[in-house]
Amino acid sequence: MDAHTTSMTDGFHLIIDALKLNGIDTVYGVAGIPITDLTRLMQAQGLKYYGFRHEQNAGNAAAIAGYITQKPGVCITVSGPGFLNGMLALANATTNCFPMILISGSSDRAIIDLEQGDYEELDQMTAAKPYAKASFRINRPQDIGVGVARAIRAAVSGRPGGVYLDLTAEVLGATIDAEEGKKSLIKVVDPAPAHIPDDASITRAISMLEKAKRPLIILGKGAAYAQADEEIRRFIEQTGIPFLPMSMAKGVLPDSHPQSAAAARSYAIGQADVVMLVGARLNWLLSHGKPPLWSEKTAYIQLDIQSTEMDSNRPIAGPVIGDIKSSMKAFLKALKPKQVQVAEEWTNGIGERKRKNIDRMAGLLNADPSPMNFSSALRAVRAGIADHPDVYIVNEGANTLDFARNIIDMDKPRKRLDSGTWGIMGIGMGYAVGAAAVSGQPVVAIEGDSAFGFSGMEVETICRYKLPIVVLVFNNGGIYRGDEDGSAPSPTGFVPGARYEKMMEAFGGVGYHVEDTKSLTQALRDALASGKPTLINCMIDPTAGTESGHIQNLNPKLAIAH
Ligand code: ADP
Ligand code: TZD
Ligand code: MG
Repeated sequence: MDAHTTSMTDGFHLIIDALKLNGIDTVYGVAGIPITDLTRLMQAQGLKYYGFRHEQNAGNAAAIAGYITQKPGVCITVSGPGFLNGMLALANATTNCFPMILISGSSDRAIIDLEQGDYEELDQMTAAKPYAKASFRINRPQDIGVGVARAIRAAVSGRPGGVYLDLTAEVLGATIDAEEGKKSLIKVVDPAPAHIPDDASITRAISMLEKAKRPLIILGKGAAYAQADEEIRRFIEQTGIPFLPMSMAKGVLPDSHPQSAAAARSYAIGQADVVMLVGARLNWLLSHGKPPLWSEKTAYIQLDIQSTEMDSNRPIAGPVIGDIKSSMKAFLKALKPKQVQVAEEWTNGIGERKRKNIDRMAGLLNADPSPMNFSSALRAVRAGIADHPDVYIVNEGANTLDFARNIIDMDKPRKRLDSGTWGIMGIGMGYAVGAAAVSGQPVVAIEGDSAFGFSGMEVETICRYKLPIVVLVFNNGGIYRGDEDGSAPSPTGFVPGARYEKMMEAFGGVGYHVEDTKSLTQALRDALASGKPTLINCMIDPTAGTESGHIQNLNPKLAIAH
C-alpha cells in the first residue's frame, strides 16, 4: 500500500516537503543506496534534479548556486565514499563562505557505532564536523522539519558556509502520521537576518577616511555575495576613493570604472595609508596585509559579518561588524557631502601607473604568436564574448587563471567564479553547471588542461541537460607547462596534443580544435550563438607558462640538488 495516499507519510516525502516549503527548488547529486528513490521522488514532486558523474562536482554546483542566489545550494549523496566525495565541495564552500547543504544518506547507526562493517559504513556526521560550519543528524522522521530548518539557518545566517545533514536510511523509510508530519515542518522565517552595524563603528571609520591621504577600498567576494552593488557603487562614487576588486568581486563595479585601481594594484596597495576592506579577508591572497607588498603603517577599516575576522592578520583600527548591505547603507546615511575627499595627487598617481601598465600590457596582448600563448588566446576569448555581457566566466588553472583574471574584464557582479580562497582545482564543471542551472545564462569555462581534468567527465552531464556551456581547454600539455623532457612522463606533463574536444563530441556536444586566435574567436562566437554544449580545445605553446603561475614564491624549492 502507498503510505502517502493513506493518512501516513514517510521520511522521503517529508524531506522533500521540508525543502520545498523553504523555497528550495533544485538539487544536485549522484544517486545510489539509500537515496535512489529520494532522487526520483524529488523529480516527480517538481524539484529540478541534476544528476552528476561525481559528487564533488555536484557539491561544487550546489555551492556556487548558493553564492549566486543567497539560497543554500543542496547536494545529495549516498553514504560513505559518496559522502566523502561530496565533502571536498562542502569544505570548499565553508572556506569560501558559500551557503550549501550536503545531505547524505547513511547506513545503520547501530552497526556503525559498533564498527560492525555495514555497507558503506562511516560516522559521517562526525567526519563532517571539522570542515563544515555545522553538522547535524536526523534520527527520527518527526525531526526532519527541525533538521532542515537548522541546516538552512546555519548555511545562510551570519558568515555563510557549508552544512552537513545526515539522513539515516531508517529515517528515510520510516512512516508517521501525515498530519503530524506536516505539522512538524518549519518554514524558516528570515533565515539571514540583517546584521545592523553599530553607529559608532561607522563614525569611526568615516573619520579615518576623512583624515586619510591615500585611501583605498578593496572589494572581496563577501561584497559580491551581499548583493549590495548599488550601495557600494554610490559610496565609492560619492567619496571618489579608488577601489580594487578581488578576483570574484570583479564586476561589482565594472572593471572599466574610472576609479578602478586594478591596473595599478601593487602601487595602490603599497602606497595606501587607509584601506577599507569590504567583504575581503587579509589572507594569503592579500599577502596577509604585510610587507613587502604592504606598508607597516597602513591602517585598516574592515567590513565583515564575522567579528572574529578582525585582527586576524593585522590590527583593525576601524572594525565595522554587520552585513555589507546594511553597513554600506549606514555609511551612505552618515556621510556628509564632501566629508571624504581624495587628494588629486593620489588619484593622479594611480592613473599614471595604470596608463603605464596598460601600455606595457598592450604590447603583449596585441602580439599574435604561433602557437598561441596565454595572452593572445585570452585576447581572442575577450573578442568572442564581447557581445555577451551576461556570460558567466568560470576560471581555474595556474597560468590560465592568472592571465584570465587580468585580461577578461567583468561588467556585472557575481559573474566571475573561480578557484577562490583555496586556489583549488576541480571546481570547473561543477560551477559551470550550477551557474547555468540557476541562471539559464551562458557560461564560458576557461580551464587549464590540468584543471579541466579534475571534473572533465561532467561534459556528459552538460550534454545530458543540454546546458549552454562552452568549455575552453587551454591545452599547454601539462601542469604549468608541457615541455619537460625525460624518459618517463614528467610529473607535470600530459599526453602532448591531446584531443579534448572529442570528449564533448562523445556525448553529442560540439567540439573544436583551434590553433590560432581567429579560429578561437570564431568558434566561441558560434558556440555562444548556438547555445549548444561545446568544448574548444585551444592549443597553447607548451613553453608559455610559468611554474606555479603568479604564486611561485609560495613554492618551496629543493634545498639540496637531486
Ligand atoms: P576574497 O577572497 O574575495 O578576498 P574572502 O572570501 O576572503 O573574499 O572574504 C569574504 C568575507 O566576506 C568573509 O570574511 C565573510 O565573513 C564576509 N561576508 C560574507 N558575506 C557577507 C555579508 N553578507 N556581509 C558581510 N560580510 C560578509
Ligand atoms: N590539486 C588541487 C585540488 N588543487 C590544486 N591547486 C592543485 C592540486 C595544485 N595545482 C595548482 O595549484 S594549479 C594546478 C595544480 C595541479 C594545475 C595547473 O595546470 P593547468 O594550468 O593546466 O590547469 P596552466 O595554464 O597549465 O598553468
Ligand atoms: Mg596546463
